[in-house]
Amino acid sequence: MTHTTEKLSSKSEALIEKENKYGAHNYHPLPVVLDRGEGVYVWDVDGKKYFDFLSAYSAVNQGHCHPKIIGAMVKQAQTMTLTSRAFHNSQLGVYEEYVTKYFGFDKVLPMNTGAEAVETALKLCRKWAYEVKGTPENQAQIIVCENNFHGRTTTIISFSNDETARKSFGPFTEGFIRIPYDDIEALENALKSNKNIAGFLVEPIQGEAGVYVPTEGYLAKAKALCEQHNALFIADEVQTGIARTGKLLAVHHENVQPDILVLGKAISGGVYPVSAVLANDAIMNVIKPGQHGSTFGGNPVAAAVAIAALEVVKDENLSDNAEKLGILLRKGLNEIAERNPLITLVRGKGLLNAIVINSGEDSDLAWDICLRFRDYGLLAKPTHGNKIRLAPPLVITEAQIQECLTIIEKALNDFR
Ligand code: IF1
Repeated sequence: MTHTTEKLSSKSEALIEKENKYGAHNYHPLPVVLDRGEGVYVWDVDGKKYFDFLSAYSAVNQGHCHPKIIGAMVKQAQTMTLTSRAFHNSQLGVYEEYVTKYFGFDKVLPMNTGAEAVETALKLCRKWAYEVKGTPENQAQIIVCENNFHGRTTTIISFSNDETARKSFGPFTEGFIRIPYDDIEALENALKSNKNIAGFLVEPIQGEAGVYVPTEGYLAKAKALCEQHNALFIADEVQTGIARTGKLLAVHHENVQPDILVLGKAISGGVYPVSAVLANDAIMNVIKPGQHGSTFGGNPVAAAVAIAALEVVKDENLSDNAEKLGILLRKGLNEIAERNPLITLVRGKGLLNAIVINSGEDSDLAWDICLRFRDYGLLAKPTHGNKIRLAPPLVITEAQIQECLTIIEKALNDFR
């Protein structure tokens, strides 16, 4: 058995070389150069076809280049792209009504990226604490979880415990208390310990931590505790939202309605940078003109694209498909794990899943396995060394899942 992988074409190599030479080295991509996408498939510059098992970190839930979403974008791009919020535009109000009714909130604040929406939620939470809860100015604290991932801005990395993401980027923003994830007692103690707690920011499933699913009941209990202590429950569903975990939102698995909901990625089907912060009037009304904004947030293209992307989620029953095919995928992976001890754990919800590989976090094994997946026509990326995220677009079919399980097992068997 050999562990060598396919050599890259000279075309791919030349394009990778350009990125290396002219682009900042802030990523370590898998060596494959993608050129085209359709549904669950992507093609590289040499025309080789792959199953996409990353979905741009759960942004492309509706599948690559969904015709309905692309159609909406092209139509709007030919009509009006940007007005800024200095003027009204004909698409924004229509989108705001659609998205608030879709998720059951009074109001939305539109932004562009996930990190911007998280920043917006933090600002909103603090302002609410000072102006509604009565917290003394500059004393508000927001509880966050260990191993969180909420984005890359200076404030967000301030409360991260990922040294790679933080080192040499200080000084950091104050006002955050970090507690263990999936530990309801720690949350209760933190809420009790300080009367200035404004809110609790949480990922319903921790994505970057390797698809860590909390104990059933954790989110509902956390929401109840927040209510009891007059603190806002802020759900970061940038990665878990929009049908990815088998429900429209991951908090819906526990019938929780957050006080502040943060969405990004798949709210546009990965077609355009669109993010959103949703809340009811009692919270959102603390923000007044001039206090927050964005040149691109709420632009007409974003509005038209997001409506189309959210319609696709309903039209094509993507939540149900994610739920059903997620069960099938984990069943298949667990069967592979029984035959091949390289997989030590399968976890996830809906189509947000990961396998844990039997190696240390600093081993290259998961990376080498992903290279082999690539050779056999499936793209996935390791996280934290020994975990591989498996998250295809939600439009995948049962037959395609079976085909992918065959690829995954074949690749893993090369490493026994
Ligand atoms: C990168 C991870 C995924 C997110 C949650 C906010 C954001 C993200 C829960 C920020 C973004 C991305 C960013 C991407 C890698 C990726 C990621 F591995 F880092 F953790 F998806 F799993 N909240 N997650 O997951 O959204 O500003 O990027 O639009 O390279 O940083 P953004």
